[in-house]
Amino acid sequence: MQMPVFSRLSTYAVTIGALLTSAATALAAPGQPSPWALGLQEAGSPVMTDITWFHNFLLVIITAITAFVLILLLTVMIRFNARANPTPSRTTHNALIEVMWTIVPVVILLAIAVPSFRLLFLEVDPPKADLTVKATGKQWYWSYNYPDNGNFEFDSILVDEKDLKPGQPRLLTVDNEMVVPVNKVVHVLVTGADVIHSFAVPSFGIKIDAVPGRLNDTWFKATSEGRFHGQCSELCGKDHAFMPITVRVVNDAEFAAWVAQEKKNAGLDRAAPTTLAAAGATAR
Ligand SMILES: [Cu+2]
Repeated sequence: MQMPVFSRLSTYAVTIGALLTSAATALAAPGQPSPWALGLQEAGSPVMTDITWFHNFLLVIITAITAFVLILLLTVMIRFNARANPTPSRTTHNALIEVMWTIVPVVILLAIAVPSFRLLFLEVDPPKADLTVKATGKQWYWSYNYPDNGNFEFDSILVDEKDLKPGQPRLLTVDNEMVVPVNKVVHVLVTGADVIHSFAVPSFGIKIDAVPGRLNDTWFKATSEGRFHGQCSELCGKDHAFMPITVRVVNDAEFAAWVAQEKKNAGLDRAAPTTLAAAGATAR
């Protein structure tokens, strides 16, 4: 009698598990937020992989500290209250405990500081760039410029909800995406044309202010092809919520074809394209 009940229960469990897993997979498209998700977006660059690791590492430390303090508090409340412990000890110093409560926090802080600084340097010190893209925040859209690919520039504007195609995320889809090749170091120069905006793509672990009159920079290396979405992250006016960022990561051949097409659109192919390409190749 027991076995069928058990096997039926385990079948239910497996089915529910499978449903949840498939739902989670369906929702968790990389490069964008998913409904009811907790935690960080799936990492799409080495920096984000490290950020995720550091976040989980800190979570373990803070949980351990909180649990330890909670146990101490409960011990004091239960074992050393006036009723349980009517004649309190008169001890004022204990060398061992004093040394420990100095050394242990120092060790914990060092354990946090080392990976923290390593991550900070990884973020702010870009490796040698394979490609440079300049992103300019404007009220209320982004413009992208490709200085080492013929210097063409285009605007990237939100696609209205009613014009979305199936599968395109609401408020995160743009008409002209920023296109980059996969597994290449992309150096992003960021500035603002009018007010302060902020260029942020969570799955790449980047967020940097776009300040008028100032050129900030950041970098990412996309480790897989696909679309990665972000948003302006500095309150910049009435349409702040409607100037998303979409980065489309493609393979080298697709990127070359896209660049050729963009140059053509900008009329750059007629202006001595070979010279420009050759100059770009030598500069690299
Ligand atoms: Cu903005």
